[in-house]
Amino acid sequence: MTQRVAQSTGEWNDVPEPTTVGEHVVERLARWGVRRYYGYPGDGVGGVMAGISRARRAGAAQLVQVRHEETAAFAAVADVKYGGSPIGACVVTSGPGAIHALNGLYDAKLDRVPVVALVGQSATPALGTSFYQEVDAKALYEDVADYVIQLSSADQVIHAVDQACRTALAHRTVCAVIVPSDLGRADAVLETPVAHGYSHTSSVPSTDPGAPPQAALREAAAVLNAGERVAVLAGVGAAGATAELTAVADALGAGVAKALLGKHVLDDRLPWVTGAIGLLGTRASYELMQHCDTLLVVGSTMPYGEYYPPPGQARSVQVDLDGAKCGLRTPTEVNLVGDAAETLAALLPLLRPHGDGAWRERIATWKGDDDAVRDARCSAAADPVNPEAVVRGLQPHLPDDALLAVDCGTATAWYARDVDLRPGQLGSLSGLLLSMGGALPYALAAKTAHPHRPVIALVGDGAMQMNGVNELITVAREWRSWDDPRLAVLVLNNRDLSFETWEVRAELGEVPDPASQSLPDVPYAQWAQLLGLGGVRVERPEDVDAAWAAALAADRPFVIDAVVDPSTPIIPPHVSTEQALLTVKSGLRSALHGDEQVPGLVRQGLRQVVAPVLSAVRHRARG
Ligand SMILES: Cc1ncc(C[n+]2csc(CCOP(=O)(O)OP(=O)(O)O)c2C)c(N)n1
Ligand SMILES: [Mg+2]
Repeated sequence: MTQRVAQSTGEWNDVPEPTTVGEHVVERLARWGVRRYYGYPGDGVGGVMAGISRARRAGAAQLVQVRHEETAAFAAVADVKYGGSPIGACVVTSGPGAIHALNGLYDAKLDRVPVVALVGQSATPALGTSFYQEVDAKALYEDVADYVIQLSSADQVIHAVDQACRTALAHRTVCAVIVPSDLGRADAVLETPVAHGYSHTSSVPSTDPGAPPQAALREAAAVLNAGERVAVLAGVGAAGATAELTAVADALGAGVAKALLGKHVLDDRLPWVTGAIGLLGTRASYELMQHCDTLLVVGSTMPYGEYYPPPGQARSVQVDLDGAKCGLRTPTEVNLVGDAAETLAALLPLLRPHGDGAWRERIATWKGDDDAVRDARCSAAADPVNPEAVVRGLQPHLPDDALLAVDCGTATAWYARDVDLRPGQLGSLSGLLLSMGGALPYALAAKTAHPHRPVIALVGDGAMQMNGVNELITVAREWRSWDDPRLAVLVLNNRDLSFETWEVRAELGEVPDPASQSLPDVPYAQWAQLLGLGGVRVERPEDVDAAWAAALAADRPFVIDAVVDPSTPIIPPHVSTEQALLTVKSGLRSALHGDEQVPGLVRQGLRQVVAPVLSAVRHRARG
């Protein structure tokens, strides 16, 4: 019961006075605001797990036992991304547990999220004896973690935990504290002497850098004021700066494109917000970058170089908390290191009001064209159901405070293009690592951090088979403790690794091999029902709307098993007539050489490719 109160209110009791090293680690982490752990036990991490359990029983911590250590790490990352914990925490055992967690930890490293991993280890006397489950965890974690320490004495706990948390927050990255099993259960040392070799450390986080100096702001303003057609690229670093970003974009008469992780930063429905950018983005975002003369990048390192303005076309300014990321993707003239909200607020009074609105009118036209193309794509017939229409079908049902978790696959593309986020909603995913299998762990973290909010997961069948079916077991175990039980999981059941299959066809020009690309059909909704959850299989387009309505009115988590067409291609937004025809040709060639999706490819491929090309032609005609 205490646990429930703690979850709902975010109020925690004090951690009891530690008696062991494991308890001490937990007590020190609590000082940094770490209260929630995702993990899996093992004897290598027993002392730390016992410390978490003791704190949990006292209402001072929460533990979510997941099905796999990769989930523990993914969920720790996602908890922070959804605005839950200040530092994500996972707890995993020695050897295999430590190895399993790595993928999720790389997600944190690449997306710049503070996470601390508590990792078990063989007992100190066994180290170096090829003991069971003994791996050199320090060496293993050296690449993923900025700071990694394997404890060898009880009096290291305070400075080790402090340094891990301080580094994770300051560098927004992964840190690891490895605790040998005997040490985890050893007596705690709560005070260290004032003596040579001992440091007395602080558990107080540092302040953010705030706004850059006036001189730098004036330089940036000079670049932005000289432009006539300003584009903004906003990433997740602009989260929390919505008001300031809006004010700056309005002053500059700018259009804003959003990197995928920053999708919630601005309302997708605004006429000057062009939506997602990049390979999975909108045509309007592409046009915005192709035609701007000035670029302001705020909190983004969007990696697709071809979606920035061509070299020499635009003068650029970048705002980022991390100077090492400024000028990383496009040649910037002024780099402002600072907090996005504070920097934009300080910049605003230096900006001259721009233009007569003509640039924004052009942007609105591109956006209108995109919407028309999207409607055409979503209403295209498919066998049996059009996947894009299923994702778009969520829109009228999307609750105001929804949190979305998106997997890597075609779901990513449909989320980028077809889901309009409003203020108050937040979507996230494995951004730079682009790992499959993230959506269910992310959804679990979203529900754990915000048990009163509805969560929606968009997942491919491959990703569902990778982690999703397992983590539904965790969902089944946890959901009764959530204030709002709704967790809607959409499985795009196309019996194919479709995203990858398209890459094989279109980029490599090869015939996809069913041995590597096709997937078994699994009754996901029935599996959910077996676990005591809700579920429905959708095999007809006319049932999509009712399925979303049921999922979001359900009194428990709900799986929509949508049987969708595997041959719906994802056409990049900058597709030229030539490239579009090439995609169709490679699809046809692949079909002629025995591609099993022949009829679907011809029908879907032509339809999906022709619509955007027609729109581009219409555009050019308009000049
Ligand atoms: C862990 C991992 N393995 C492999 C890949 C490569 N990959 C990217 S998307 C994809 C296909 C995803 O298939 P599915 O989940 O069924 O979604 P679909 O594209 O079919 O909708 C693959 C194999 C990856 N990104 N991550
Ligand atoms: Mg699939």
